[in-house]
Amino acid sequence: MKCGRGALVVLEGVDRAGKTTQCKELVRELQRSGRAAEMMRFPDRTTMIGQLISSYLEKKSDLEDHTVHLLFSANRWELVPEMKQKLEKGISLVVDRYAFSGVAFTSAKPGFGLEWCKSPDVGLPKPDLVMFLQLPPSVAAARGEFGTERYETSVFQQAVQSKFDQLMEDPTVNWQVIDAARSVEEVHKDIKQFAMNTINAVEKQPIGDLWK
Ligand code: NYM
Repeated sequence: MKCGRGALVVLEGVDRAGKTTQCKELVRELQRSGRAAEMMRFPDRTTMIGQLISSYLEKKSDLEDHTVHLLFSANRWELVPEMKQKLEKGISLVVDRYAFSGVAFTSAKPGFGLEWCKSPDVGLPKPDLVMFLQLPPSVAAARGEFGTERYETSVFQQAVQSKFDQLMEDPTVNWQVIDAARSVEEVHKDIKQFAMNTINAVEKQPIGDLWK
């Protein structure tokens, strides 16, 4: 019998929640247990679009707010053929940020509604599981200073968190909130469990369309 498809698993959360560490740990663990798994991250700064985004984030260039929002979305769309190919081959993808970051960060800017922000990402491969790494601002602050990239201020991050809260009210997305204030090992244990269950559950299901 042909083996089933891989799962699309996304980690979201505010900065310093530990997303990147946990994505790497999860991929390592899945591979150790004999499952095909790869990590991806958005923005993917290696493509031409990704380089425009990277230069914007590093404050080396300025871009109009709608324009940069559409570039973040285009950066996801340009990787869709590769993502689908991998999922169909049975490779699970563990993704560090996705369209939810896109919507939360832009809609935290004045004058941007949630619906407008969501529209360019409608129809992307729908994640089978989105784990939101929840971290109280006080714990985030104790993890050290913010970096120097755009958006890395506590006022902006709080606005982003409240946009994530709104997105998490959507029952069409399989959200799981993970308490990220614990040790790396404890957080990993939960993430691994949710991911394994999802990988087993979606094997024979078609890939969905996000927000459709
Ligand atoms: N970001 C990320 C957006 O504003 N829109 C998006 O669609 C995505 C995927 O870019 N502050 C923001 C969130 C982060 C920054 O940081 C990327 P990192 O450290 O590469 O995850």
